[in-house]
Amino acid sequence: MRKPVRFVLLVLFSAPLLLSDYPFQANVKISTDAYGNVNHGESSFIVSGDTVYALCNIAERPVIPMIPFSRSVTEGDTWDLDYAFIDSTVNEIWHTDPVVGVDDSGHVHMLVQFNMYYIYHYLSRDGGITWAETTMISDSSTGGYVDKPWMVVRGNKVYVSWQEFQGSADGVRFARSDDYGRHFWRTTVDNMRTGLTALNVGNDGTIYLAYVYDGMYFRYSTDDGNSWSDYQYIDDVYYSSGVGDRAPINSLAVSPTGELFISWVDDRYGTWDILGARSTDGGQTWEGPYVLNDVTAGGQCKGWVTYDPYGKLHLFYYSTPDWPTDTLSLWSVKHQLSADFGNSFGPSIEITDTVFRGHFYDDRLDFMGDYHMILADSNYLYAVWADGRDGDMDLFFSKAPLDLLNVTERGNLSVTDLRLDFVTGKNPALKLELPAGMDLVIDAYDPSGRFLENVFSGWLTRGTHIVPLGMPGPSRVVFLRVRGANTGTVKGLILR
Ligand SMILES: [Ca+2]
Ligand SMILES: [Ca+2]
Repeated sequence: MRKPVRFVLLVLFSAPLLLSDYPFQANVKISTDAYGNVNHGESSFIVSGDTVYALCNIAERPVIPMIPFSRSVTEGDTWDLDYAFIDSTVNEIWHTDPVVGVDDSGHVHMLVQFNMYYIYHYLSRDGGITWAETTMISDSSTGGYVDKPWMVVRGNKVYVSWQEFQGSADGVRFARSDDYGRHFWRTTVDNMRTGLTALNVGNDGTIYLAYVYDGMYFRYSTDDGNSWSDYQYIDDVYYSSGVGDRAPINSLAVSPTGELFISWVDDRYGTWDILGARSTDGGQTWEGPYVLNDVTAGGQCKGWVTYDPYGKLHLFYYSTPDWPTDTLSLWSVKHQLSADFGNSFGPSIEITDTVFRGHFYDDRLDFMGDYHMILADSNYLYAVWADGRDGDMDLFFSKAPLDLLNVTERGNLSVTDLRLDFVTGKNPALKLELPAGMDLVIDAYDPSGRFLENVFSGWLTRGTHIVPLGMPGPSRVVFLRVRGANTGTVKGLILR
């Protein structure tokens, strides 16, 4: 059993010293444990406007059937829904490996695996309160075992991948629905290999799959999964499980312009590290792998990568200074940012505002989840993870404004360092001379201070840039606010 007194003292002494790093907000506890003091495990979440849906499995899944399902309608600041989803009609206790998505109608999609036999899809039209239209995605006629499904929902389409073994359809499996999950069409992407899959879909509809067999493999499809490219062998994968991590899921991020990045947990250098490989040509060629975590001492695991809408790559992982890890290891959750498509990463900052232990009361349930994730919308980077700071494992949430994250991790170059001129006439433009690469947000205001529009937002390299000011409407005076770091500058401009 744990030593509760010692744990409490640790929190009291360390809390004032250990805070989440700016600009991550104070951690919000998602789990209420209203349905029993269970140990929350691997999680998935999705953001839809101001609403966040988060779900997970539990360490007690061999004996307690449930998928804790939670909702926030305040961008994660407060959580108004937390209940145990159970489908007793499937007749399996083991509810696991859940994934959540949202379609173009705002309806919620949930994937749940039951034992290693079935993968089901559920649809909710009332914000996750009730679930209908249950569809079995996996094919029980193959007689195979299924594991580690992943789901991506885009528009009316639902894409699912999983590994299947020991049946008549052994391999990496893929299913697609074109009608919001009512019907699924299945195929086998690789019938020679199987393994944990990472699935993602680009803005142009290209589907990407990375899976671990005897190493990391990659394929893509440009026709909605009907046919797949030959495999690319990216690299060997070295991994042994230990306290706090097992069966880690690789993750695959695709940028708005099609750059790819794959991360996985690897112990080739003696301890767990997060390794990454990248492709800037749509997966034809790959660079890497290389270690992404800036501190390699101790164990780093449960890595996850995602691109934000502005093309910045974000990395999430668990980290402990201990090696080998044990039940007393103190963990935190970290973030690193890459502004150059994963060629280099900035220093790590803490998402968690305290260190925590996993809660391990039974070797069989030695479990903090095989995956947790991050994702971005146009404003924030969001993170959900499981930690044991309150004794049992619970889901926690934090977020950080993207513009502050980008600035913080690029080193505070001041916007006053840049030179700024206007090009007037038929095609008005802003001429910028940058002494170094920097993130810029350029907004236009009318003379009364009313916001008109965002003119530019993104990363600009060192040198001279012409930013067109293609603002519609009659001749007028506008003010441009240029923000690069902690300071801003405002210039007036008459557009003719
Ligand atoms: Ca390490
Ligand atoms: Ca809990």
